[in-house]
Amino acid sequence: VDSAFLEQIEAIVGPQGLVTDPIEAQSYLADWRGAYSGVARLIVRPSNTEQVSAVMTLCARAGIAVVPQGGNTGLCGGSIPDSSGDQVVMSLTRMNRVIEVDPLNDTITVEAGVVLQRIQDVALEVNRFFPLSLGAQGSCTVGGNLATNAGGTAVLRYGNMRELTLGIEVVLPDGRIWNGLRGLRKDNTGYDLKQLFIGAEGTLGIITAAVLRLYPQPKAVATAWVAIPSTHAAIDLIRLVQSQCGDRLTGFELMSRVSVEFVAQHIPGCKDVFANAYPWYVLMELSDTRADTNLSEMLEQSLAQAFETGHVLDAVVAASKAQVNALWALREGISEAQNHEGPSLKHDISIAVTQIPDFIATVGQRLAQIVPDLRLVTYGHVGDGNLHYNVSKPIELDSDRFKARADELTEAIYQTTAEFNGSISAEHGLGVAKRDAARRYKAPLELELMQQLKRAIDPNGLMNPGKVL
Ligand code: FAD
Ligand code: S2G
Ligand code: ZN
Repeated sequence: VDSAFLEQIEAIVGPQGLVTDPIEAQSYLADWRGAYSGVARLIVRPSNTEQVSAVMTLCARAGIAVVPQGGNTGLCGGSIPDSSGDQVVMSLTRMNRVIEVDPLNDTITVEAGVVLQRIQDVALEVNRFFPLSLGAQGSCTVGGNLATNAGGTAVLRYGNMRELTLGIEVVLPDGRIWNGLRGLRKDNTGYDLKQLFIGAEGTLGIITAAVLRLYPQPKAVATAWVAIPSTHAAIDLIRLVQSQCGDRLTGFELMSRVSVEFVAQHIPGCKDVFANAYPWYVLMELSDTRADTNLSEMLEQSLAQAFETGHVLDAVVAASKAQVNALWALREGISEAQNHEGPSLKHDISIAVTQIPDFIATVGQRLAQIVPDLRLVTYGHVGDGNLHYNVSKPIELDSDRFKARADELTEAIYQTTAEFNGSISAEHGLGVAKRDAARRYKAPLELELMQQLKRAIDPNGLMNPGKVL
């Protein structure tokens, strides 16, 4: 790093705004799975928007690219620098102030480095609810949630991060600060600019703060773990529960047998709920803002009806908060558990909800032609038509042989997704992992429009180059 540049950066962020210790630097230079790693010219941790702006202005003048980073829990390598050593990693994690909580206007204004779990907790303190919920909530940040338009397990009731956001503040590639921190529910004064940066994965600007929506706090919750005979039964079941319980249905997660087996084997404290093994499981949850709603009874009635029609083989309704947490731990443990079973291929596809059974059947057959006995860790957010079709290597096949077929397997999954008019990335974004696949599967006109937007906002290509496009 040329010392003049370093001195100028240090003059802006101070010594505590630089990560120079090589051991500490490691956690900024590789993703949590170790699937991506890179080299940074510098790792800088600004403590406020003005510092972000000053650093970005300096980098823009010097023609130095910047990789924004939040909790580094992303799954597509979007927050990791390349191997050139030219790029500056800008971690927003020091910017973790809750700026304002307004329970009457139902908004919370936070800096980009605030961890998701903390927002959920702050909302509960004022008897409100922030619904975004995903396995990485203990370390992912609002900035990353916005940049990836994060989804998670409550989307079927509350939507993605896009729907939960009213305003954002962004530092543009030339260092200018756009303050769009408005808490207005309606504002039709031209293009909805915040939507350009939400989901842009740091390729158009650095999100430094946001105004998020708060919701009434659910006072009653009922959670069930259900064994079902097939994926068709899952679709009939979600339709039954939604018709009977309406938008009280706030979670409906499908899991294959293998997914549950892995968690029971590798995640301490997690064990199979039923004595028998079943092919598919659903974790479903009802919530209501009235404490006196008897949701368990409502859930049991729907399940009893589904039992009668053969859509449910076994079911348990949690009888305590501890049991609710244990059931969610089973679901949220799948990601971690799969890491203990050798190499795996992650996919995050979406199709029409009703097409989930046919998709799973079709792609399963195609993959078996390529590599037999794959272990299919298939799970996901049924209400969003979103499957994590994560494939683990067959027990007998050695890792290198499996890895040698990886591209073929992934291509078969994406090809099938395209045939089902689906998306090759439902919630995790493109990063570097799916950038090239997106070029193959998105319409040329869409790619051209995105390139035009990129050139308009980041003409020198300094924002997170090589990601998304
Ligand atoms: P990072 O990983 O640090 O960055 C992600 C992307 O956002 C990068 O491109 C980065 O450049 C950009 N970025 C980060 N901060 C900013 C900023 N302030 N301004 C501009 N760009 C920025 N995701 C889901 O959607 N749904 C899930 O159910 C889900 N489950 C998960 C479960 C586990 C166990 C794990 C490990 C991850 C899961 N994820 C899920 C993926 C990940 O948690 C989300 O993508 C999350 O939103 C990333 O937030 P982060 O702060 O870690 O961002
Ligand atoms: C989830 C996590 C990522 C993965 O758990 O809902 O988004 O595929 C996924 O391991
Ligand atoms: Zn997910």
